[in-house]
Amino acid sequence: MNKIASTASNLGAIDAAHHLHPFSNMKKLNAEGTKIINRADGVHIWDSTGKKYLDAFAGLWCVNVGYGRKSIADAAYAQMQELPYYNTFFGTTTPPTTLLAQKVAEKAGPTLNHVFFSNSGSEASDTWFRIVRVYWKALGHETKTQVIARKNGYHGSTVAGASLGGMKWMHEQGNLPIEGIHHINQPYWYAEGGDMTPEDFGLKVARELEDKIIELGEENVAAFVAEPIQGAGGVIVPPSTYWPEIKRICAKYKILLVADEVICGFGRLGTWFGHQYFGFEPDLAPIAKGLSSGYLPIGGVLVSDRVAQVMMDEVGDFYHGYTYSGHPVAAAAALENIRIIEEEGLVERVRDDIGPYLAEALASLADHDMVGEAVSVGLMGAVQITADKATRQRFKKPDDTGASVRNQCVNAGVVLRATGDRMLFSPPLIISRSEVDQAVGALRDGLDWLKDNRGEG
Ligand code: PXG
Repeated sequence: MNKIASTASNLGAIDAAHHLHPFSNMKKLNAEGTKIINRADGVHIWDSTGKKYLDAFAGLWCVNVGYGRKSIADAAYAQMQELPYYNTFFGTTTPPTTLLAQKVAEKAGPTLNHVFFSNSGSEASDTWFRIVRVYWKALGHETKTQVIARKNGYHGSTVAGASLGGMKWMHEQGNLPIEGIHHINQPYWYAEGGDMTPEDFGLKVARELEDKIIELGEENVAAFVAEPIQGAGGVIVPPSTYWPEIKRICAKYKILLVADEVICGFGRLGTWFGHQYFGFEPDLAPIAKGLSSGYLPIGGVLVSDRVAQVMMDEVGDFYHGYTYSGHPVAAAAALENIRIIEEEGLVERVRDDIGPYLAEALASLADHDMVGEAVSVGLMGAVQITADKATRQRFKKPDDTGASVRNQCVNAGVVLRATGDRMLFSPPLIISRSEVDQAVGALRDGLDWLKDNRGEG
């Protein structure tokens, strides 16, 4: 046990007294007690009672190379001794910052050759939101300020991030969205596709983008943003028709396409970036999470040549940045993280081996009475719970249903995420076949439990 943990035996009580948690009902959490996680290795975490869990969610979609990577700790330690901090504001940079920009551009290419660093995905959302407006203004299109996003998308918790996201319950807290942001429907065929085929539905919701552009006026629209696969919204894998149509519409109306790569980036889909999986080239792409595998906070926005050129030639000073933009220690950790992904061939492993294995394992749940669909791309998967397979009917309280199955899994030692009634997988990219079996097996047991205890649902 490390020094910090060993000095406080009553951490639960201290936590209840002083720590306000993100996205939490504090009254309920304090009554139930916080789970203290104090150790991790590989794909496993341990809580303060000594209980071991398989973390099939990679922390929060982020620990792509798994826990316990000494070389990342060493890289951060060495950098901290050499140069713990310097800024990138007034004509300066640090070696790891610049080398990380080069490395990320190499992976994202061919046109995403520039990076603006932030410390998180939310800050990355605020960054590109400002860039797209600055871009159009510099080109003389002063009115091109409106941004179109999607219902049930997630782009972070800052004011711009939460506004761009399409979570109604977030908007209700704080008069969001801010002015200039519009939401169209998501490509969630299972819940919203009715009698349509997934392909027809994919086209229909993509064409809502065209309708919205026409409604707002092409001359007023700056950009469209979407996650290649919606993550927090429930791993919504779009029908095959969706992205090609979005690509066509953005090109036709010359609006900037922003692919939020915060979850899909850095190998999760068996490609370096999600847009590569779907075969399109965004103009901007926020990144975070897998950039450092969560070892230190760092994010950024990948910027295409088209946009960067205008920033260089026309914008002059861009009055935006964070004290810790391109933090050298975080950048050193990120560089080592990417080196590991390359050296161990983790992207290829996801694409050719463990991703297809997870898909097969999830497919084995498809016959279960409680399962509506089981989908995955690479190591990003979802199992949709249904009250009635034939009619795609949902349980009356989807959030409670998902949470109850999740609790079963956690009690059995497997950490998954539930979004409503979708059970989500996003394990470290190093997960083994037997660990996939264990995780999917725990979900199967949870679904059996649900079947036996479904009550009136
Ligand atoms: N974009 C996407 C696509 C994300 O998933 C962010 C931006 C914001 O990143 P930061 O680093 O500011 O959190 C995210 C974050 C969940 C959950 O419950 C998902 C995220 C964050 C917290 C919880 O699934 N994604």
